[in-house]
Amino acid sequence: MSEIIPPIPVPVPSLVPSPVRGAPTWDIDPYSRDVLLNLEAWYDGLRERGPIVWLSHYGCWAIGHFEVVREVFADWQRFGSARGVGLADFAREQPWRPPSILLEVDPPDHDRTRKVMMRTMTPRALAGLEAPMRREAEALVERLLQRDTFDAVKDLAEAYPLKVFPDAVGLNADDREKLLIYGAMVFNAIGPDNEVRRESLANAAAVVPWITAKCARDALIETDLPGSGLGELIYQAVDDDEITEAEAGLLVRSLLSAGIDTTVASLGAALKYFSENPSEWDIVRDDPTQVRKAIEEVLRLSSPVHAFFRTASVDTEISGITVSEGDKIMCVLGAANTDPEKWPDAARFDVTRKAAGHIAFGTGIHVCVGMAVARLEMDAMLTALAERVERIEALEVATWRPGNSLRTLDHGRMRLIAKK
Ligand code: OVM
Repeated sequence: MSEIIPPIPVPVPSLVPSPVRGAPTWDIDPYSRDVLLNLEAWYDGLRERGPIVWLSHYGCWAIGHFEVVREVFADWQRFGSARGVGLADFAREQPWRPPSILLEVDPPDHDRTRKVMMRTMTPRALAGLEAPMRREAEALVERLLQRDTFDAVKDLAEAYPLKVFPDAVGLNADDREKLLIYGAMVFNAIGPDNEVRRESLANAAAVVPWITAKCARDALIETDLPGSGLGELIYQAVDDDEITEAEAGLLVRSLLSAGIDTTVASLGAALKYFSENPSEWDIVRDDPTQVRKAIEEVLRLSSPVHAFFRTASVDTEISGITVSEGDKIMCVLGAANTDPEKWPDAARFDVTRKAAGHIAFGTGIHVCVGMAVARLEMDAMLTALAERVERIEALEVATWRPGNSLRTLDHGRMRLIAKK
C-alpha cells in the first residue's frame, strides 16, 4: 500500500506572455535538470510545436527546425552576437567576464580578430600538429589496453584534449585540469541563473586570474610544432600591428575557452555511441577510412554545443512570426541536427549516413574557427582505437552531465578489447 503524500505546493513561476498573437507558446524550462539530462524529448517537443516557439519561462524565442536555425545563424546582420550568445543580454546586464572579442562581437569588429584566429588554424599551420596528436592518441590507447577498465570521461575524453591542445597552444601549466573548470564556467554561463551556472561560476575567483596570467605572451612556452605554437602565432599579429597585446591575450583566452571542453564532449559522445552500437564500431574498425564520416555522425547526433543564442538587431520575422529588436533567440543546434525533415531516422547513430551538412559547429561568420583542430583530435583518437581495438565495451550506462550549453558525458566505465 502506498501512503498518500500530501502535495507540496509548487510556486507558480511568473510566465512572460508571448508578445505575438498566434505564436506557439511553451512554458517548459529547457534549463531544468530533467531537460538537460534528456535533451531529445525537449528537441522533439520544440520542433513539434513549430518553427519558432515563445518560451514563457524566460521570455525568449526558441528555434529547432534545421532550416530555420541555419537561416538565423547565417544572418549576422539581423541576428547579432554582441549582446551575448547566452540568455543574458549584455545590453542590460554586466557579463560575467570581459566579453570574448571573437564570439561575443559583430562585424566589423569581429572580422579583424577572426582573421587572426583563422590564420593560426590553416592547414599549413596545423600540419605540424598531426604527428604529435596521432602519437599521443596511440600512446593513450596502448595504456588503456593495459588496464582492465577505465573511465571514458576522465581517462580518455578529458585526458586526451587536455594533453594535446594546451601543448599545441604553448600553455605552461602543470595544473592544466583547471582548464576544465574554466571551460565549464564559460559554457554554463550561457544559460540562466540556475544551479548549474551558479556552481560553475563559484570557481571564478580561483580560476579567472590563473587563466589571465597563462594567456600572457611571456607565459607561453615553446611547442613541438615547427615555427611556433598557436598562442605565439596570435601574438605575432601584435608585431604586425593587427591587434593589440591585450587583444592577443583575449584571443588566447578564446582558444582556452572553446578548445577543450567541446572536444571532451565529442570524444565522450563517440565512446558512448560506439559502445552502445557495436555494429557501427565494426564498420569503422574494419575500414578506418570510415573514421572521417563517423566523426560527422558523432557531431551531428551529439551536437556538443546543444544551444547558443542570438539577439535580434532589428524588428523582423522568423517563419512568419514577428520578432522584435532586442529579443533573445535560443538556437537549438541539437534539435536542428536531429530534425526528421532533414535527417531520415534522425535519432539513429549511423556512421554510413551523409552527416556532412550538420551545424554542430554552427554556420555563418561565427562558424567554429577550431573545427579543423577538433576533427584532427577526433580522427587521431578514433583511428588509433580502430587500429587496435576489437570492441569498446560499456560496463555501465554512460550518463550525460547537465550543462547549460554543452552536452558532455559525466562518466562511463568501459573496457577496451584488443584485436587478436
Ligand atoms: C570565446 C569562446 C567561448 C566559448 C565558446 C566559443 C564556441 C568561443 O571565448 O571566444 O565558441
